[in-house]
Amino acid sequence: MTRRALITGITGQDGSYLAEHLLSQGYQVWGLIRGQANPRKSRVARMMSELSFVDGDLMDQASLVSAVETVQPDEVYNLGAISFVPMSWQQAELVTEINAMGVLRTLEAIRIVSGHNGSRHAGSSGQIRFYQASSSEMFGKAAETPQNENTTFHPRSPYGVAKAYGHFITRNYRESFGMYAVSGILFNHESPRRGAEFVTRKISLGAARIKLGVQEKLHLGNLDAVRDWGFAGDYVRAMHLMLQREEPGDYVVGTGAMHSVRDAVRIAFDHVGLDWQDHVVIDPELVRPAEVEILCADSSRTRAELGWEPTMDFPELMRTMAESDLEHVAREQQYADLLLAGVW
Ligand code: NAP
Ligand code: F7E
Repeated sequence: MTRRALITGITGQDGSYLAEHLLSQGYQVWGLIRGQANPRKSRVARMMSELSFVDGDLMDQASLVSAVETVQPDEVYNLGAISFVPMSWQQAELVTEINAMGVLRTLEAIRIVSGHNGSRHAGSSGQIRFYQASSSEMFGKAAETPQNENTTFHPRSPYGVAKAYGHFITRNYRESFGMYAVSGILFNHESPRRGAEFVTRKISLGAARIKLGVQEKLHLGNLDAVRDWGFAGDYVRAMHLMLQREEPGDYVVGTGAMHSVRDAVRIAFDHVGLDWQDHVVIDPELVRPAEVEILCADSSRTRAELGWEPTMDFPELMRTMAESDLEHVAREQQYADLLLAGVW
């Protein structure tokens, strides 16, 4: 039987990579789409013609029940969230509604459609399996380095606090109702599809724009922050592997290598043949009210139990993103030239 997956956050970075991965594994895949004319839907639809869509919003319980009812999924991946940490200080309530309460609503939708523990129908042994996109931001002011599945949480932003709620409610529904519900505690993962507001993409895009003469300076905040950055395409494989285990459990996913924002800048600017010190401006406005200084994953359990390994290291990732952005910016310039010439 063809397995069916429902993905919230389909229009985001991870949603697109996960959908591609599941389609390649023979799944039928539905993406949850919010809004009456979501402009990002057509972009993801163009990438994958086999993808189906269902309407819904993590703010709206009935829409999630209806989505689960329609899709009758074997697996639900909850990737939908406001994922940009600084926004969580500006709109803490909204972020909490989506990133925390949205998890509860999705778990409840599964229970409402499928019964107490997510079994699809009486007598069926198959359960709907649920994946929650937890985050290394829950470790925040980390109690130890590297961080593993047992490291205490000390979130430093409303985003991290909301993710901690999502994490614990997922575990709670597993322990209370016997649901097959797991959290992947994923460290930062990037790609050419990363939103331009996140630091790696801001840097790769900035380096490409400066190289091609469409931008002069790149404004950044704290260059000393250290992260464990990996490639998003590798991390979605871990999400899928987590739902294939016989016993549900939570896993940390990261590369185990630490780099600073300054390293990211240096690699991207070197790649495009520029000296970053001539172009980067430190902007105090971009420094966060409470910073997460250092994060690094101890993924030994994930590697041992899931057989998961990352395929791309950080320097290669930054160079790949910078190269992709050189092409992206050059294409943008071509369109602009055609528009100016009155061809369009
Ligand atoms: P992303 O690119 O920002 O995508 C977020 C997705 O959430 C978008 O598809 C967005 O859809 C959707 N969304 C926002 N509000 C929603 C709502 N009210 N109802 C339904 N969908 C909604 O994020 P990502 O990088 O792919 O990350 C995926 C998940 O992993 C997120 O939960 C994030 O917090 C978590 N995470 C990410 C990382 C990372 O480094 N990337 C690390 C750890 C955890 P619209 O198009 O409608 O806005
Ligand atoms: O910041 C520093 C900033 O916004 C990384 C999300 O996917 O990963 C991501 O959260 C670091 C921070 O990602 C700028 O202060 C310096 O220390 O790329 P970021 P994030 O906040 O780590 C986690 C795991 C998630 O779960 C989140 O959803 O870079 N930094 N200067 C800057 N950051 C940004 N964005 N812009 C700057 O100009």
